[in-house]
Amino acid sequence: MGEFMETLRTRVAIIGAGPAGLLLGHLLERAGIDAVVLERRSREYVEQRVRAGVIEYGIANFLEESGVGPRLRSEGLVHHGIELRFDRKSYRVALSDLYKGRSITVYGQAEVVKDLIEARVASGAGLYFEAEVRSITGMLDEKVTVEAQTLAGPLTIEADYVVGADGSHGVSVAAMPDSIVRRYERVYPFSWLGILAEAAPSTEELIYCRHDRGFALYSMRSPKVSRLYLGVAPDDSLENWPDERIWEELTTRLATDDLPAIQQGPILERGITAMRSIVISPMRHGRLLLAGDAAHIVPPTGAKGMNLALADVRELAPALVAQLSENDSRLLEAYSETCLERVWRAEEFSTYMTQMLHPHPTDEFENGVQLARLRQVANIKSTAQSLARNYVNLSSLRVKSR
Ligand code: RFL
Ligand code: PHB
Repeated sequence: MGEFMETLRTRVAIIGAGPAGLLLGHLLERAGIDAVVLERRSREYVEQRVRAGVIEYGIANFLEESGVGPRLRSEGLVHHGIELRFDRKSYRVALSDLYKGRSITVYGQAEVVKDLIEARVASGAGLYFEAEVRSITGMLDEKVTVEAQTLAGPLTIEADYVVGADGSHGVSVAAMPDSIVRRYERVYPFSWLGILAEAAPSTEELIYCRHDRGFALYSMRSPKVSRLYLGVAPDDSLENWPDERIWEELTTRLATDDLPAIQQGPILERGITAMRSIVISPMRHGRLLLAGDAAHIVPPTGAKGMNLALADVRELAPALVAQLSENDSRLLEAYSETCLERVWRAEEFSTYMTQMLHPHPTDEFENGVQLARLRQVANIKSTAQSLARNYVNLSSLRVKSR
């Protein structure tokens, strides 16, 4: 150990201040369990990162029960349906009518993160920004050790448990031995180009669109800001997409025979994201537990990533509390299996949505099947109901036939 190295002891070391790590820290704090959250980026960076937008019914309720609901309830946009567009026509999937009157809330991930950071800062609980975890050791020993590099120098943390909530390609999965961890992966032959635009949403509900030229999605963040996506080639780059081309392509793909064209506005932010599915199994190795994107990635077409991350934490927080305050290990032992059943269901739904909405560039048979699927959603109530149930509340459905 270097002489300037600081050592900190805590019950739970949490790697990553995304939705998963922050919500876990918050729930442990409420249960009186000491934890430290380590985040390699700055507070500004994580609060500005534009990502997910759709919060499921049960997850919104859970955030509210956890005490971080006020702004979500006052500023979040409650939606009772989504629109599907294909063949230049628009079809409404009446989510609430089809599924128990329940709705989704459109509230940006950056806002969820801001609310959770504010709660943690107010409580004075451990939260370090610009602290990058470099190694995790002792997962099978009495204590686990986490080494991080901070602005002030190296930091060592000794904990009873470490939670890897460090997103995809994190250090925590890498610390699990190859002999125990399986990685299931699928790569899709397209990426999403996403923009944030200063334009009042041209639509009241999200629009998922299949066009022969590719996928398009119209979403929003507020009454003044729209969030739109285009399906692009997997190796495409932003240089190929000047503003005019982005708007032209969005306008063409989203056009219908009878509705007005979409509104345009200055582009505030843009990025390209590759689409993948990943499942890491199991989500635990001794004292190391994985949560959120560290354990599973879904393609964004089903709007499940953040919801799944928060659903993991809904299992993990009480499991850690039972273990640490009552020495009851049952929930922690069931953690990985309980989560993975839901994760695979989300992979299935996300793959279904992805395959239905992204036209294949050459396989016309596949394109015929896609259109048949879309027509079933538009015309057959039980198919629309199944989509609505999964879209609105997948992460809170009982998955086990216990
Ligand atoms: P995050 O948010 O990636 O947070 C992980 C954090 O860990 C930090 N980190 C480290 N910190 C310290 N030491 C290290 N060695 C570290 N390595 C990493 C990172 O800096 C980061 O801050 O993971 P988390 O908490 O699991 O949350 C998952 C969600 O972020 C993700 O699933 C969603 O954004 C996915 N997603 C969507 N999910 C939805 O539920 N609904 C949506 O509508 C939706 N749309 C989307 C999306 C993701 C997208 N992109 C850009 C990937 C749309 C897009 C375009
Ligand atoms: C978003 O608003 O960013 C969003 C909405 C729905 C998705 C993916 C992203 O399926």
